[in-house]
Amino acid sequence: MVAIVAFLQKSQNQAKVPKKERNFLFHVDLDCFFAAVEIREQPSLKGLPIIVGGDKESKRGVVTTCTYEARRFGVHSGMSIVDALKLCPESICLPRGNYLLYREVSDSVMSILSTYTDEFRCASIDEAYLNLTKIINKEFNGNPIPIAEEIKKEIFEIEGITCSIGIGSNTTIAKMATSQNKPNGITYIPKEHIKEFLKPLPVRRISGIGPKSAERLQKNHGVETIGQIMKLETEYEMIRKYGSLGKFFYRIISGEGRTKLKTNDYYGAQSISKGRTFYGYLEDGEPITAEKLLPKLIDQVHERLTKKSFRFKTVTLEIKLQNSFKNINKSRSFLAANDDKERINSTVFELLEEFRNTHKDEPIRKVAVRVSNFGKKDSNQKSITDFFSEK
Ligand code: TTP
Ligand code: MG
Repeated sequence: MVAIVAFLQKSQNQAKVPKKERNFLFHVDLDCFFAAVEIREQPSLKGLPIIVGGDKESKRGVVTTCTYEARRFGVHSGMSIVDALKLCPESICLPRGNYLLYREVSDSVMSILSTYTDEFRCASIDEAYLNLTKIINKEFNGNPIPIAEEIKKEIFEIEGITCSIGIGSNTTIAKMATSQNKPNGITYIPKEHIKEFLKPLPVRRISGIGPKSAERLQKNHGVETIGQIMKLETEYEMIRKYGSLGKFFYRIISGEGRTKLKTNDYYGAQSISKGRTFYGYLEDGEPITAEKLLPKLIDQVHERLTKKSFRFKTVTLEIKLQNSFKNINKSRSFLAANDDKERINSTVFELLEEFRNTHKDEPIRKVAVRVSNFGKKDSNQKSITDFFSEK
């Protein structure tokens, strides 16, 4: 069940702000990302306090992230394992992060997100901004919730992990909104509710105010919440009291901020991939095989490729072996960038045959299809379809 924060109720009254002024900036952040991937790989860990990044025996290491079950005890990122285990001794520590897998899941999520809009920016391994202003005003009658739900559903269906989404009239408010309702939440702050939203929040929730600045504000001015800063009304008063920070605060409180994102020709992840772990599933009573699964994965990769008008030069077949968990990647590159599904299909099956020749009956745990090395279509080069459709 996805929680949607209360501001939505109030947002029904949208008449006060003329429609053309409404911007919809989304901030999407994956929930306890590294831990969520580990749980997806090992579902028996679900519901437990999991820490990624340390060793319980030697008590060495630092918490890179932990599940919300561990956070309830006060465990957080950056904390030493010694301190974390004092707070939550029953935590399960996963000693080393599987960075290649995290990167693969991140690439796939970015690839999903980038299909929603050209105005997309990948901000870190597990967060991105999207400007969905046009589509929400045009096709969703100014209601951003259905598209936020669709994004969450798609990420969950494809990668099996949850995210939280913040929506605001600029990127700063969108990011602050995301943390309001984590994990698995959607928070929409309409422009006319910015002040009401900010008022009770601690100043450190403002992106750019680190623990040191927050401590200084507390010590020098007794300021803990944004509401205390809002008591001053003009920019002049805020600058006089808080110096250069005053200008920054005034902008945020007045709802000023980034409302547009640079259009991405090629999104940050630079690849589109779709994979599936077998987990011993059956289909029509028969065990799933790579041969049966690959055409579906190729369809999905090609669908995303055409949606974005991308053209690839490299096709990769990724195979994880059941017994050793070893990853085998086989790629083939082409001189010209193209978007031909049959090219992906024939290449993937050639690569699978190569794999079968060298690995005989070795059981497979996972297969994935990836297209990458994107390039623009050569304007002089016609696709076969263009050629035949020419009169
Ligand atoms: P975050 O998005 O900050 O944290 P999170 O996704 O684990 O939890 P949530 O968003 O639900 O609050 O960081 C994303 C990943 O980056 C995180 O899973 C692990 C990694 N990371 C580190 O390796 N070291 C760190 O200090 C932090 C903060 C994150
Ligand atoms: Mg996160």
